[in-house]
Amino acid sequence: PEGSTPTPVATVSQYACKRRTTTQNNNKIFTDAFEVLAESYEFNEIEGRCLAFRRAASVLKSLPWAVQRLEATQDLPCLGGHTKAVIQDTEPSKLCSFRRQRSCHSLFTSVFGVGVKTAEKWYRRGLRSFRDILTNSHVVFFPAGFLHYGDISRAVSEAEARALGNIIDEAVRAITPDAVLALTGGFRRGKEFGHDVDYLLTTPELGKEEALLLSVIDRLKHQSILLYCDYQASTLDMDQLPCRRFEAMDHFAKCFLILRLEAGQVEGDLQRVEGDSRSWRAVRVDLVSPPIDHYAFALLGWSGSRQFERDLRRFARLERKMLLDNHALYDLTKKEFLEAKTEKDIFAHLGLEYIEPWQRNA
Ligand code: TTP
Ligand code: MN
Ligand code: MN
Ligand code: MN
Repeated sequence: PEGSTPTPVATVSQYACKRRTTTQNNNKIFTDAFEVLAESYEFNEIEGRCLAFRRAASVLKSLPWAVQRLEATQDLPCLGGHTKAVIQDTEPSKLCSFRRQRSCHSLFTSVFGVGVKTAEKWYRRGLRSFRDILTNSHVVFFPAGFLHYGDISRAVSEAEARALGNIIDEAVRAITPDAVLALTGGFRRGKEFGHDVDYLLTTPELGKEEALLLSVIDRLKHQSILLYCDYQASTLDMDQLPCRRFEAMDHFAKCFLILRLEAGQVEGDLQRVEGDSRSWRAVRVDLVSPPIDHYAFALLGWSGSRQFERDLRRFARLERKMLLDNHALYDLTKKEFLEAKTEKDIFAHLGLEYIEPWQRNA
């Protein structure tokens, strides 16, 4: 009779690309702890553990409910003994020492241009603060991030992102009216705050995208709002197969910018610390210019989250024998590239249900 069969509990996939993860995190207490540990393992180059904690955090982020007791995690994937020990809080002292070490590491990596490697090098040299670094004679290269450190270490709000969008859109339209400009990164996923604002920029006509990017940079310079520009020319070569590793940078022309944003351009006010009465702030902006025939792959790759991207690639490789990166999708069985005009095409090639950008906060 009806009602006698228990409602099947939806199983949670081990792949972030088969889960829908909004910005609402019901398990922040645990995911924060897992991320502290993941970062610490990353610094100490214990890759397996690092990934395990990132995956566990990502699974908990996707749950529409809050984990109250350990038993509730029984049927969840990616939660091994180590993660369960943290949930049970049997390792508070370990977490504490990791937190101390991390506060130094993340202080350093919070400087734009400083990655895990540099931060770890400084830490091993016994450097613990910015003053240590700036006064240490062995440090000869000072990343540009020190320039506007106070500003760019402060979160960017949605209103600020929108204001920047208007500025960039205006610059783009003035040069190429039919250009394609798209918001990517965290703000496309519906985050309220970000560490930067990311855009994809291209032209309907193949091969004009790099010149457009250069013209936009030039225009921003003449408007005196370009505070810093790290430009990287395209190194795209489609003879290469897609990269097996995700962490590798892609080959599109791109620039990592610091722009000057005026308070008057922002609806409401700038994100500022108390007592700061300046009329502007510095903001980090990334502009990426893929050729139009790579647009869908670039959009998917730059929309994140990082864990979502990692799992898309892992799923493609392990479950479909396909290689996915920011440029292309390659079928190892058919030995051919699979074309895509939209993100939906890529999900379809992979045999995955489409996941909206705001459901990719894995
Ligand atoms: P980020 O801007 O670093 O991250 P985010 O926008 O998700 O979050 P935040 O608010 O901190 O800015 O990168 C956006 C996405 O682009 C991310 O999923 C990783 C991807 N990416 C690349 O594919 N290649 C790159 O070289 C970089 C820097 C990022
Ligand atoms: Mn971003
Ligand atoms: Mn970015
Ligand atoms: Mn590649």
